[in-house]
Amino acid sequence: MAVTTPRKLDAQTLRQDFPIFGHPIHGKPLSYLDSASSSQKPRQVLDAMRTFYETSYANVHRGVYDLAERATAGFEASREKVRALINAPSTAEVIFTRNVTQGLNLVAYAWGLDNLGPGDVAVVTELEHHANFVPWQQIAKRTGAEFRVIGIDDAGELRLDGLDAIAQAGQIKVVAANLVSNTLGTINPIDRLTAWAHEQGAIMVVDAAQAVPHRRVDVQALGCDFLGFTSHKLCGPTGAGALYGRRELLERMSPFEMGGEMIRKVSIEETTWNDLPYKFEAGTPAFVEAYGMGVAIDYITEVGIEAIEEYEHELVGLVLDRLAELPWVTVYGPPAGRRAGIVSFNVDDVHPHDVAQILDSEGVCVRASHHCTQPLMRRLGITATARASFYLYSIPEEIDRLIGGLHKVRKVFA
Ligand code: C6P
Repeated sequence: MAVTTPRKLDAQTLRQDFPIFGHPIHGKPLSYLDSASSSQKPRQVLDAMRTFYETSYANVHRGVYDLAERATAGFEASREKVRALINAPSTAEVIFTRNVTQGLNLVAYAWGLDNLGPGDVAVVTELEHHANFVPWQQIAKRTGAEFRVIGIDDAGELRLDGLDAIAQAGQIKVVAANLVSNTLGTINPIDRLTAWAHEQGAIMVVDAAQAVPHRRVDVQALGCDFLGFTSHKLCGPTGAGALYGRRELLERMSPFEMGGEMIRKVSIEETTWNDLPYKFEAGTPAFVEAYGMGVAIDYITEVGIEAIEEYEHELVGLVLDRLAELPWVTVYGPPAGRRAGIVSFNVDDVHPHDVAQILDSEGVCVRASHHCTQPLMRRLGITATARASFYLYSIPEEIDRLIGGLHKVRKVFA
């Protein structure tokens, strides 16, 4: 039997692929701890997109000339890379979107408006990013459906013991949840939520924005009905993302946006729709960005998704240990074993914006905000946190610099 050694990630070497780290901030080396917001881009992605523009650029799915066919081939090859990354059964079930927000809105509008009504219930979680919270709240209001929220415990984990009570609210039709919380890093039990949703006769919508770049995500193993993610968090360009949808559902749904490419036949009397996935891709897509996302997928696949997950797990353990030594720092969320590479914290008596500003003066970038999770902030009894988040190019020295910067914060505000 062949013995395979799990690949180890070498962040110091990978870091050299990212030109941004050659540019100091305030005269100090860049310590980028904000990858949950958006990741940095490797030269491989930047170069490939430039080459595409210089050698293969023409609109996709429109021209019959060689250049247009080359552009279309690059775009469609990227769709296959997305399919393989998330193990979708077919490329017909992979819709290119502008970002995960657009993908989640597509489901809320195109599925929700036709399938929700009085007596039905749309369920989200208290950990949701606004992108997977507000669309369902608003579509529920428009259709007369109930809107319910699965709460969390004090460690930032979903309270599955509250599901039975939620089921009393009516006919549950949709459950929408993120796989990894962008604020607390909590890894949510999507398999259990999906099983519960299906028992109720509901569909399961997964926001995998913080999961797909960092851990193995398999839509068939999860059994979910829709799953979205965004390119700019996985080393790819902005302006691209993808939505997986189960074919039977996509076929029954009305289009979300209308215009070029999504039609089969248009007459004054009526319009018929194109095949999947094009029925949901109106207008000229951001095809160079979609192509760049494919190159980014190649990049993270080459590094090794499991290696990324394992490495971030080590980093998060390290930062939690170091923060635990600072009695004036409050850390939010579950222990290292239950979270991804995201750590939200506050420094006693200092606003997180001030924390982030002082860290910035040290060349350390963290986000300070409600992180587009205001219901979660309310549950935690705060308005904002500082947040450090990691990726495949993060190195332990950056954690040292974060801790050093926090000591400076403490000194300045003493
Ligand atoms: N979170 C953060 O700093 P878009 O903007 O569509 O690419 O991603 C929206 C989004 C949806 N769901 C989750 C779980 C997310 O984390 C994000 C983006 C960033 O946490 C910016 S608010």
